[in-house]
Amino acid sequence: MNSNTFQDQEGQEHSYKYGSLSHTDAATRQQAIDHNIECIEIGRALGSKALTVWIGDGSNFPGQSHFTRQFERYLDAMKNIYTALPDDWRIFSEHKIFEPAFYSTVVQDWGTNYLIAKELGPKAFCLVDLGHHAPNVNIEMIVARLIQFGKLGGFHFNDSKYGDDDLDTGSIDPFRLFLVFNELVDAEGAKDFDPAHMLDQSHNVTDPIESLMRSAIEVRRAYAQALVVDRTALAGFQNDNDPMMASETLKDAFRTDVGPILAMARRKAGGAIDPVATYRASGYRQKVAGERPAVTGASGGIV
Ligand SMILES: [Mn+2]
Repeated sequence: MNSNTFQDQEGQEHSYKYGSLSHTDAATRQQAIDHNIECIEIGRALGSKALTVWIGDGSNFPGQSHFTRQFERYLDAMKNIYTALPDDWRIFSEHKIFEPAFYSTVVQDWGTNYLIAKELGPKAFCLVDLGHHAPNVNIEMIVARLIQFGKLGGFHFNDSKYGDDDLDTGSIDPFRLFLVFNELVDAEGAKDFDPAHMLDQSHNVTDPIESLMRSAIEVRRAYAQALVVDRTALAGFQNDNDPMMASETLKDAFRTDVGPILAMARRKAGGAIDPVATYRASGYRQKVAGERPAVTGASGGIV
């Protein structure tokens, strides 16, 4: 379940213009807490086992907000939500460097995110959205750190050129996706390691169903490539301080064409060898377009 306190809803009493869970006004914070608790209730009915919280809270100008007091208010509010969490649920906090706040964001990076998960307790974990970092940040290393300290909750997969572009997984930098999965495969069996794999994308120029197919395929491709890594050889090259052969070991796996194996696996599971071509040939899009009214207007898609 994803809560939404970053957009005002119709009929809502207090506006989130100046924040939600970290708002200076107690009644606005309470409204955001109540919304998250309602999301838990809806999630229970749907069979969900986790709540993801991303807030747009932050500031646009130096001096606008007191960093510490703002974060204290956020933590207090999150503790209220955490208390309402069922025993078999987890709560994921999602960090994001900027947007919609462009000077400071309350949950801005994995360090703050780790502090939140640590403060809240054993059911709290960090969610990594690949688009929520500065360009060139080493995301796979963040993943490794969170795994090492038992706080990796999962992912919002997408891809980006600049920021939170929310493009299809693996469409810009498939090597980075592979390196993230390299850390996940390396950590299989680690304590508290049960990451949730989710897609968080904005499909503006493609058929969203096709983009979801492609993204799911790319996630599986990165996983399969990561399984190909010769980890014994890699560990040896690392211990022998042989950066050339260590990096070539990873590149060898990344260059391996696992496409035919993935297609075979899909076919064995009753799926299509070429999902997008099969989907197009089925005429599904045309059929449902005739049944469902078109949505007018577009949203910013900020998450
Ligand atoms: Mn996200």
